[in-house]
Amino acid sequence: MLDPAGPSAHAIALVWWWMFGVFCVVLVGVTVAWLLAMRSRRSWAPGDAERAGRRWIVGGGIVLPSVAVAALLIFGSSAGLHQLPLPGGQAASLRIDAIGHQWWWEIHYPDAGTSLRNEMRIPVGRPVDVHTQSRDVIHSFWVPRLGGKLDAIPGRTLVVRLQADAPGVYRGQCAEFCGLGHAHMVMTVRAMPADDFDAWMRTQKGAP
Ligand SMILES: [Cu+2]
Repeated sequence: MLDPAGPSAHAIALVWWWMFGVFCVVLVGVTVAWLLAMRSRRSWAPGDAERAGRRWIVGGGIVLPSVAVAALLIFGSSAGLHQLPLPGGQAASLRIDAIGHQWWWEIHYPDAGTSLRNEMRIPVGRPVDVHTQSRDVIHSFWVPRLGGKLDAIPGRTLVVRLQADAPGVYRGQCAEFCGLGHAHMVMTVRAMPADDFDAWMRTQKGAP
């Protein structure tokens, strides 16, 4: 996840690093405040302690979380826009169905009418809309280096957009506990040069 290989994954990694940075600042701030409090020899007038306590509750319990959550929402939303085709937005040229089964992934190409098992082939440099479904329990489709994580829920179809910047093999993993075989519910994503991918799609059309 921290070694992103496409624009969707880059956006997520960026949010992660920002969160990590802010958390570090918060950790240092809280630790310093705690050390100062431990060393303080100040004597409090009656009523002062209550007032100071209220200030901390308002500042640290209401203002700080509101600012932090708002900032996260702004950053997170822009990253989220990379992960999905927006209503009214352009659909990616390629649709792939990722159907979860206990415990394997059925990767179906509606255009070619063909399916792969635990293997997904995608063209490099083109956005791909992955439509997740499930035939039994809730699974979760996740290729950490290429994009966001999305549940595969029985009776529903959800869409996540992936893109690979360079040819290569990327690991995908079911990310929702789905029974005894969950840990082994692994998938390989093969990002191929676009020409090779198109040639492969042509061989699949009409293949049994
Ligand atoms: Cu699963």
